[in-house]
Amino acid sequence: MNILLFDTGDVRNEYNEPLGIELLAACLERTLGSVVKIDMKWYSKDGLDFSIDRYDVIGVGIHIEGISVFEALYKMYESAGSSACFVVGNTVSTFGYSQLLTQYPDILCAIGEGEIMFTKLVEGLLTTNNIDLRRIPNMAYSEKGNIVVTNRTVCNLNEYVPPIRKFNTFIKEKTGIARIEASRGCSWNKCSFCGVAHKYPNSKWRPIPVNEIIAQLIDLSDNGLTSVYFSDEDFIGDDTERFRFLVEQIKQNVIAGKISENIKYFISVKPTDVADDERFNTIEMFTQYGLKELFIGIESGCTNQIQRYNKCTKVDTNSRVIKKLQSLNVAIDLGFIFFDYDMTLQDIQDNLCFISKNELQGHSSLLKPLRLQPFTKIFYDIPAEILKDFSLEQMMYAYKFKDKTVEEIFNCFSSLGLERYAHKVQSFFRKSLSSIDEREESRKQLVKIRVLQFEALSIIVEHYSGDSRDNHILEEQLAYIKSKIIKLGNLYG
Ligand code: B12
Ligand code: SF4
Repeated sequence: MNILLFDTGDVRNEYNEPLGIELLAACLERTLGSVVKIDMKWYSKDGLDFSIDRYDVIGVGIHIEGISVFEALYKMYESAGSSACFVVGNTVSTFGYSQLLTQYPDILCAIGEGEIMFTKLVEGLLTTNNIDLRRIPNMAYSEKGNIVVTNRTVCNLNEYVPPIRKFNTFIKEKTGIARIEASRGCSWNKCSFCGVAHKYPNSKWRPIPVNEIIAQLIDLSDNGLTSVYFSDEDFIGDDTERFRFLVEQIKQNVIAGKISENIKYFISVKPTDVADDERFNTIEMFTQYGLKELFIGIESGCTNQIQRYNKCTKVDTNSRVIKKLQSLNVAIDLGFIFFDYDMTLQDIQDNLCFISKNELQGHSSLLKPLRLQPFTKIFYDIPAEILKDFSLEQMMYAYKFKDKTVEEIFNCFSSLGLERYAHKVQSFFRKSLSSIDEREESRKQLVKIRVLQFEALSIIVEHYSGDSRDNHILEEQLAYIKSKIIKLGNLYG
């Protein structure tokens, strides 16, 4: 049986290893051996310049903003008159299966983890002409106009099958990013805006055995990959000792020369991980053995908003955590959801004040609105009448803000379109992980853009908070800031 596994890649021209399909390939090969012949393709490398008619199963991982690539592939499939079983997975399928199935009723959608679903499906196709789809977990499909969703499940990660890393050479050539998992899910699992509980059907945080992770790191190191991003949402989870053990193992393997000391790692942690002294000490130790960047979802500097988000943190914890992290030699990527539906002018002012007080004006992208995603608590709670269009491309709903002034502030700020210029620099920054000089230079430019964005928002908020509003002065000030940002952004293509 000939199987195509295809990943729609990343529209930002970053080369992020397509780990999802590499894992599916590994599972299929482990379970079914040579009965299946797997061909992996990645849009970022292979484009769509290939013939589709020889495959019996076509599996496509669709990322956010990957819909147009999927549609082009589907057209190829239709024009070839192919009778292959067409299956999709990844973020767009997990969160948008009902919209996908409405438009493409003949495809099958994976929800969440694909290993069990895809392997069982292929096994079924190999053994019978009349497969009972209801018996395959983590799947949605259309039957006589109705959408059927099968039982949800998660893998046993103690039996983790490592990915088949087909794209190592290409990623190395392009100074792209290798991805690796150390766990799945989240030990908190309760943030109201987050889809993790849907992706891994409310399961507990599941660690992958440390020896398995180390074996993969040695392999990545042997292949000369130097930018290694852990894809975990919650790298430390609820196991302080395991975290310590994992970092100790990395340290020992670096000292023994088995893992290159040039590897730079990225991880995501919770604010409570940094607040905890024992975990923080291990993070610090990790910085001596390659940890270069850390994502931390503090999300807000305003008490009401943190409560609405149901975060496992408080405003003063966030400030404390930032101070601790600033003492480390590590780049900090802050998760911050500045605007949400219930926001008031006071909340905006609190957030601006928090950012200034903690000197975060130059940090990450702090001024973004909440992405209203299906299958999140916030989505279920929000009044239906404020919802605008759903975008399958962006995997979120557009919405209005409750407060009119907040709406005006947000519209004025977002109409400037400043984020696009920051993205140009950020994407360069991410790609240049191996060159310290380039990385440092682009980081400085990005900081300048972020500070200017903050200035623009502060000016807008001041304008809308006052009684006498001089639109002409506002426009002039914003035009000046925007011209500075454009200049900086255009240095990077
Ligand atoms: C790496 C990553 C990125 C990278 C690369 C994305 C890319 N296009 O390659 C970068 C940094 C660019 C990124 C950007 C964004 N991301 Co992102 N990202 C991730 C992250 C951390 C890891 C993905 C990963 O490698 N997972 C591990 C692998 C093993 O899992 P997987 O890829 O999901 O694959 C499994 C299944 O999906 C399925 N599967 C996958 N492919 C296929 C194919 C078939 C045929 C089948 C059957 C099954 C299947 O089986 C696989 C094995 O179980 C996830 C969080 C997470 N832990 O998943 C967020 C995540 C996917 N990102 C998310 C978001 C919101 C974004 C951004 C919008 C953020 C922003 N505001 O800018 C952007 C969107 C940009 C874009 N166009 O993708 C959300 C999506 C949530 C949602 N409901 O929309 C996630 C889930 C994080 C979160 N908790 O909210 N992201
Ligand atoms: S946002 Fe982060 S901490 Fe919150 S539930 Fe999602 S993964 Fe967990």
